[in-house]
Amino acid sequence: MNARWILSACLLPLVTGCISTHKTVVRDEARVSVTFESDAAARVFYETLSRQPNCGQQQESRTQFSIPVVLDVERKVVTGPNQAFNQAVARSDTNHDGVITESEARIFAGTVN
Ligand SMILES: [Ca+2]
Repeated sequence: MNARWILSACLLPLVTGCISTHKTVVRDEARVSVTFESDAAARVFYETLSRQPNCGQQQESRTQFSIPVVLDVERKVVTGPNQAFNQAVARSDTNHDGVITESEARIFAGTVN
């Protein structure tokens, strides 16, 4: 009787299975409207933007809850690429006129490694 009870207790997790949920939510914002003074300004800006480490998605928060063997729930919130673009525009357009000049783009390029 005792051995049967122990065996049942050991096999219970295998019978019940593990409920596992992993969800990623992308939180993004609209791109700000900006124009470039010249093609060179746009090229310098976009080359610099692509070199930034947080150019793509960036993890914002992570929530995890688990009961070993039975339940595993994970929820991640990541920011979309528009946030990096908007931050780059805010840093580049130093006089906030909505136009990025070549000199503003080169100054922005100098601030990114
Ligand atoms: Ca400007």
